[in-house]
Amino acid sequence: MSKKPAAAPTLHKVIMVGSGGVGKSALTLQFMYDEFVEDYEPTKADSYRKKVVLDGEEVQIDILDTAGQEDYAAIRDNYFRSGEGFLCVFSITEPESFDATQEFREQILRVKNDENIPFLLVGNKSDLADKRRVPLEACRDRARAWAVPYVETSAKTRDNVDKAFLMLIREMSRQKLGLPPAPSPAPARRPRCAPPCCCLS
Ligand SMILES: Nc1nc2c(ncn2[C@@H]2O[C@H](COP(=O)(O)OP(=O)(O)OP(=O)(O)O)[C@@H](O)[C@H]2O)c(=O)[nH]1
Ligand SMILES: [Mg+2]
Repeated sequence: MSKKPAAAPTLHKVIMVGSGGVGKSALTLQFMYDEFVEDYEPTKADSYRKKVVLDGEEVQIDILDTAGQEDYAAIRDNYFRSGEGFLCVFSITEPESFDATQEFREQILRVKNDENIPFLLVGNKSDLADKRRVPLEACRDRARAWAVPYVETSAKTRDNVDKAFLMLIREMSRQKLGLPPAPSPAPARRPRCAPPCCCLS
């Protein structure tokens, strides 16, 4: 008897959005390769693929790292259309980037036409606490108003980087299974497997 072929892992399409220079690429590269890039090189659009084990199931993540620079604003609609979940990033040191999250959110809701699209608000550069210019309460208030989770990350120290991606992917999985949104997941860290697969749970 021939063996049944293994089912292909579920594919989740994540889009990184946010103003230029907030750390979208730095977060992506930390998550993908465990490295921090000090130099700032504005992105046009880069895509990445990684397998992770989430709650015992292997899933595949496609990450599209988009351009924050305004020169590329016109092509965002097309990128957003293909997204199933969004990491909306700002820098806690730059109020303008926090203000811009409002526009990104509106654009995503307009393009996706779905209020419940998996979405995470991410305050990056948490290592620069002494340069903080966006109060934590304002960040939490915005996330509460949108009914989305809020996470502070540092692409430099890797703080909460896995957690941010994990929370979003878990939300995407739940939505694909037709489950209601998770209350407030705060998963414990487990040891990571060897690349290209990593365990998130
Ligand atoms: N201290 C600190 N610096 C960071 C952090 N994340 C990113 N940076 C720095 O901020 C600069 C911009 O980071 P990028 O990741 O390139 O920003 P981006 O959001 O991808 O920018 P665009 O591609 O133009 O949209 C770089 O010099 C990074 O090294 C962080 O968490 N902490
Ligand atoms: Mg970039």
